[in-house]
Amino acid sequence: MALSAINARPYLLITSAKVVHMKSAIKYSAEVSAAIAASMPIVALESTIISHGLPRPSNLAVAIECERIIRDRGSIPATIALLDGVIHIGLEAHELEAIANRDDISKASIRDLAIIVAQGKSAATTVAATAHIAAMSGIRVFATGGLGGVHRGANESFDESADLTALSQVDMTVICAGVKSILDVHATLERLETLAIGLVGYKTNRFPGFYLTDSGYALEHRVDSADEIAEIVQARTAIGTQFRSLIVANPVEKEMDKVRHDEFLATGLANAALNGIDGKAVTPFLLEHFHTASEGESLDINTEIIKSNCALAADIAVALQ
Ligand code: PSU
Ligand code: MN
Repeated sequence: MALSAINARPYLLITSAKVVHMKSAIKYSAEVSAAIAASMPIVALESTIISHGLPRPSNLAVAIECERIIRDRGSIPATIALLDGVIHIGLEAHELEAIANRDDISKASIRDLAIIVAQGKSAATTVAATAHIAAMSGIRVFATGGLGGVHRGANESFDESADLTALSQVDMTVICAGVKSILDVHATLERLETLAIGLVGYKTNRFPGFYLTDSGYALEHRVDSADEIAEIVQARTAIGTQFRSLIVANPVEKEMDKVRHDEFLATGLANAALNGIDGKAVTPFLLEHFHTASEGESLDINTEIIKSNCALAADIAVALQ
């Protein structure tokens, strides 16, 4: 894709037959611009995990560490977020800090993007929104912690993350530790199949359960190296199935104690119901509950997950080059 064309093109707002040129809606960081020009491997990173998934001040430290891990392995990190109405692909240090610490950062899915841009507001991007923006920029590898999915009770609440439909519409390889046990894992796996989203386990035959290495469900496909994943990505292009994402499920090395995990999950779900938490507030609420109830253990595991996914994503991006 002609990236410079996207960058240079101001977006047009047509009001009563008048064409008003607004400021460019997309800005690349200096590092990402240079990487695109030099055809270097790039890894996209989401920002919701920074603003709404991890507590301050570890959120900023983890975000910085993730970018460093990716650079150390020969790839360039592109953390994606919206700041004051501009979509940022790659954040400068002060912008990363703003996403971590400012109080006016909302959580944006794909449907929110145009609204936030037009209104000049700021937001962190979910997996759905990040994948959309990254794909639009020609970035094809994306590291995150856990995907959104089908929530428990979705047969009545209809609460299914837009992450699933978004990933059924873009050419993206997403590295994650499965989906969190706060979701209906079985229903999520069924939806991934329906939406024709590819799924492989990295060095495992079991679908990981985020804090746990095994969610209780088997995986049909297993891969054991970044090169193997790159071959799958390329095979998709050759046979025309690349416009739906490939998920690489990478289990955490040291999992949480299963009994403690189930206890935190039960109290978290009960608290959410008690407090009438719903919609997009559910995921941040349950994550926060895990962090508080486990006295930081879930935060440490969460951090390990993201770092490990960043490392694998960087290796895949390099293998694809
Ligand atoms: N999983 C995590 N941490 C997170 C999220 C998921 O381990 O912070 C975020 C991701 O940005 C994901 C979003 O895209 O939650 C899903 O939110 P929802 O269920 O409202 O679609
Ligand atoms: Mn939801």
